[in-house]
Amino acid sequence: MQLGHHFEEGTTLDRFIFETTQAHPEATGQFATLLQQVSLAARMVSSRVNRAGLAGMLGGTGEMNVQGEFVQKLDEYANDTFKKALEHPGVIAALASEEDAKPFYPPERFRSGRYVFCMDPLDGSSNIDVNATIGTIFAIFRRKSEIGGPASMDDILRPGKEMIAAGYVIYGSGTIMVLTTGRGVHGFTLDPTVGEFFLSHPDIKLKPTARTYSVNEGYAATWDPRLRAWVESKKEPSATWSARYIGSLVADFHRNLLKGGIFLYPATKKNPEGKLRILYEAFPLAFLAEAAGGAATDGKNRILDLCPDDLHARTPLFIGNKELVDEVTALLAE
Ligand code: P6P
Repeated sequence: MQLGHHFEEGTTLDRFIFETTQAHPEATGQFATLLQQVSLAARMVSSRVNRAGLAGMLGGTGEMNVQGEFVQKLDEYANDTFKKALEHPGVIAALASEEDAKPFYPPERFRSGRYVFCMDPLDGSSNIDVNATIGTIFAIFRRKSEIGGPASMDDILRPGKEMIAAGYVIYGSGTIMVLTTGRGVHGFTLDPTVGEFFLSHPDIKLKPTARTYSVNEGYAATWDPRLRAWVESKKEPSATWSARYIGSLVADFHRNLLKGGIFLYPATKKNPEGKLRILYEAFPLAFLAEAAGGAATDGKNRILDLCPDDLHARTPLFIGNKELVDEVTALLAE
């Protein structure tokens, strides 16, 4: 399949990175290096996830993170691996992680970095020990502060529409990196025998609509009654809808991206602000959804128009095929 950049399936991620970044005359190579380091960290995490049970990597560390969640050994490994891969080559000005209370800012000698990296290093970790699919999610912004100078929270807490790239790595039956730099959404499958990602899903596009919904109905009693009625209407015999929920955001999103569907994580009594984090879950997936022709809202506002007031701020999330997201948003905005 020919892409706008003349990429055939089987193109390596490295070639895709090189050629799409070379298209920008002002490219300093930092962005290419950043994406290559993401690829390296993803391959290391993939290897460890696939051997978790053998490498003593199952179970918890006994620690609790800023989210009040028990840290799984693989959470810690993924966080450390992505941070080590990104802190040294002088390409980032700031790094925010779901696992850390505060951002990482490189030491003075590394302040030439032009990019801000926000990540959930391993999402879905409650599924690790049961061998369910998990994933890394990331958003990339260009820094606002002066290159060479110190970065600050102003570089990180900003509207999602300022993102310049976003992606996720899904560690499932295979390892796939799905990436957008604003021009289309492309999926790369890791060939572990070669240690390289190859283009396998060029130019992923969401159809306008679909007939699959993805939500944890265990909380239905605490949803907005209008949402409860909408979901119930999909169960009518004439409705011919299906329900799919893995309970791992990256897996649910990836299935909907490839096969169509709407993912819903509304406000619940347990999470009145919603459960999913704006900066490193909702933002990157919303960027990907829109780049694939879909949509993402918090039930009222476009996700990419939000601006978090805290690193770990949460939001309700309705994301997937545009007609379905628009329908649910209209329902809740009434
Ligand atoms: P619930 C996993 O813990 C996670 O953060 C997301 O990956 C997933 O979509 C969500 O929580 C599942 O939450 O409340 O349905 O178990």
